Amino acid sequence: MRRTYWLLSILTLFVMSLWATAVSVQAHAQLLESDPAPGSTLASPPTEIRLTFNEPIGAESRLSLFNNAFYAQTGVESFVDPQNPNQLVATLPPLARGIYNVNWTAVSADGHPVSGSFRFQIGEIDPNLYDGTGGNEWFLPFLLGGLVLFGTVFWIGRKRAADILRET
Ligand SMILES: [Cu+2]
Repeated sequence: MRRTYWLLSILTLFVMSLWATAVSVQAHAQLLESDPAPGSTLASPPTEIRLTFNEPIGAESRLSLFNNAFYAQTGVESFVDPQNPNQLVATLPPLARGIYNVNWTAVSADGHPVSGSFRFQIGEIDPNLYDGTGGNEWFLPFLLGGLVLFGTVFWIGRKRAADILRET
């Protein structure tokens, strides 16, 4: 019987480590830093926008810029920095004074996109400018995937435990 308990403990640890690995694989890219900073007011127009994530992001990652009337700014080219795959860069045309909205979508290592938006301003201070940071995660697929994985791992664990009990 002591041997059975020992085997079950090992099995539990194994299942828990599998679960931990699965969870870490599903972690999504997070925005760590941006230049210009969200909600900032710049004295002169920036020549680029640079977003830094916590992990390398996919080549399909994009950034777009809208003015305060929600017109897309033309001449903005976004790409993942070949020197630093954690960074999404956009080169900018000469920008006029005003408020700009940055919308970004970054593709995580597991292929899932995360997105977010923020504003910055060029020129005089607008009291309505807010720090619109934050991203929307795709929670539902994550939750469903997690449940299916947990169910499978639990089922395999039980099946193996039953086999071990039968053998001893
Ligand atoms: Cu994901």
